[in-house]
Amino acid sequence: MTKKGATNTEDLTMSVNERILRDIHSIYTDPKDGLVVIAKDIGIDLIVPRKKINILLIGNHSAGKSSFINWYLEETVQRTGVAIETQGFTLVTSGKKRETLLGNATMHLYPQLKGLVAIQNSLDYVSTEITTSKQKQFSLVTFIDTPGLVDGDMKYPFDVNNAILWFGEVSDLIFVFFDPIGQALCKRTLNIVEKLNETHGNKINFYLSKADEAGSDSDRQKVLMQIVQELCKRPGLNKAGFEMLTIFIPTLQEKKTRCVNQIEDVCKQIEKTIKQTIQNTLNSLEKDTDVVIQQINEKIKKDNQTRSENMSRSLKSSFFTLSSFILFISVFIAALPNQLLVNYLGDKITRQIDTNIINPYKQIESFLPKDYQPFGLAIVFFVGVILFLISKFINRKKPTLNKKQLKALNERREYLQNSIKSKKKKLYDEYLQQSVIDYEKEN
Ligand SMILES: Nc1nc2c(ncn2[C@@H]2O[C@H](COP(=O)(O)OP(=O)(O)OP(=O)(O)O)[C@@H](O)[C@H]2O)c(=O)[nH]1
Ligand SMILES: [Mg+2]
Repeated sequence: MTKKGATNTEDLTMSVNERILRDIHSIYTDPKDGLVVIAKDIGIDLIVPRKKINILLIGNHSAGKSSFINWYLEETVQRTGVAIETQGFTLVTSGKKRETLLGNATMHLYPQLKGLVAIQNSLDYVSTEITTSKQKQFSLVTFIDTPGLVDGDMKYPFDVNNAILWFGEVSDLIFVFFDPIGQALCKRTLNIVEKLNETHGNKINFYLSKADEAGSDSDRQKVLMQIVQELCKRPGLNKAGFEMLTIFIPTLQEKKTRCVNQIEDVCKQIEKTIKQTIQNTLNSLEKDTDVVIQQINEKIKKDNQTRSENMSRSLKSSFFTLSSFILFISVFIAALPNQLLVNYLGDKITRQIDTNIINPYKQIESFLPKDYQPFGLAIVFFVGVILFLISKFINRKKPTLNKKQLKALNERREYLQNSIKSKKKKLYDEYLQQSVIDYEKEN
C-alpha cells in the first residue's frame, strides 16, 4: 500500500469513528425524537454521550504538556517555554475555524463546566482553543491542558488540586508527565496523582517526557527508577508493573540520544481509548433504549391495571347505587296512600306491590323498637342515603391516560424498538467493519 493510500484509509476510518459518535449524539439530542426528550417525558434523565474523548494532561511545570499538545495537532496552539506558561486550564479542541474562547464562551460550549465553577467560583481561568487541525485522531479528542504544578510558595489564583480532580472525573484518559530535570519529585504532582488514582486508576498513564534530556542510557534508567520509587512510596500507587513510556518531541530534541521514542505508543493509546469509547457509547445506546422501552411498557401496564381497578370500583359502586335507589323507591311507594295506588295501577299490581314491597318493609319496621317505629320510613330513607354516599365514595376513579397519550406512547415504543435499534445496529456494523480495516492495516 502506498503512503498516500494509507493516509486515505486513515482519513476514511477516522471519519467513520467521528460520524458514529456524532450520529449517536444526535440520536440522543434530537429535539423532537431524541432519546433524551422521550426519556424525560417518562421521568428518566439520560446522560448524553460525548462526541469526543477528553484527555487530561498533568505534570510538573515545564514537563512538556503544552508541547505534546502542539506536536499532536501539528500546530502551535499552546504557548510553551521555560517560564510558567500555562496559568489556567485550556481545552484544546478541533472546530471549523481557529478561535480562542474565554470563560463565558467556554462555559457555553461545555455547560458541564458549571460543576467546576461551583467549586472554584470563577470562570477566569478556563479557556478554549479551537483549531482546524484534523491531525491524527484530533477530530475526536479534546485535550485539557493544565497549569504546571510546583511546590512551595507558588500561589494559584484557584484551588488547583480540586480543579484537576474535577477534570479527572470528566476525562477518559489522564496523562501524567514527569520530566527528567529534577522536578520529577514535585510533591504536589504526586499528591494529585495519588488522589486521582483512588478513583480513576485505569485512566492514568505515566510518561517520562523530554526523555531526550535524560542523558545516557544509565542516567535515564536512574531517573526512571527514581520516579517509580517515589510513586511506590505512596501507598495507593504501590502497584506492581508500573509502565512508564519514554517520550520526547522529535522536533525539540536538542542532543542526539539513543533513547527509544515511544511517543507513537501514546497515539495508539488514544486510538484504543477512542475505540473503547465508541463501543461503550453503542452499548449505552442499546441499554438506554431498553430502559426507556421497559419504562414505557411499565407505564402502559400500570395504566391497564388502573383501568381495571376503576372498572371494578365502578361495578361495586353501581351495586350500592342500585340498592340505594331501591330503598328510595320503596320508601316513596310505601309513603303513598293505598287508594292512590289502586286508582293508578289497578288492584292486581297494587296487591303485588303490597306483597313484594310494603309487607317486607312492614316486617322490617316491626323489628325496630316500638319508639322508633313511627320513624321507619325516615330510617330506611337514611340508610338509602348512606348507601348512595358509599357508592359515590367507592366510585372515585384514578386518572388514566387518554387515547392520544396512549397512542403517543405506543408510537414511541415502536420507534425505539424499530428505528433506533436498527440505527444502532447499522452503526455497530460500520464500527466492526472499520475495526477490521484497522486490524488489517496493523498486521
Ligand atoms: N528537549 C526537549 N524539550 C522539550 C520537549 N518538550 C518540551 N520541551 C521544552 O520544554 C519547555 C517547556 O515545555 P512546555 O510544553 O511549555 O511545558 P509545560 O508542561 O506546558 O509547562 P507549563 O505550562 O509551565 O506547566 C519548552 O521550552 C519546550 O520547548 C522535549 O520533548 N524535548
Ligand atoms: Mg503548558
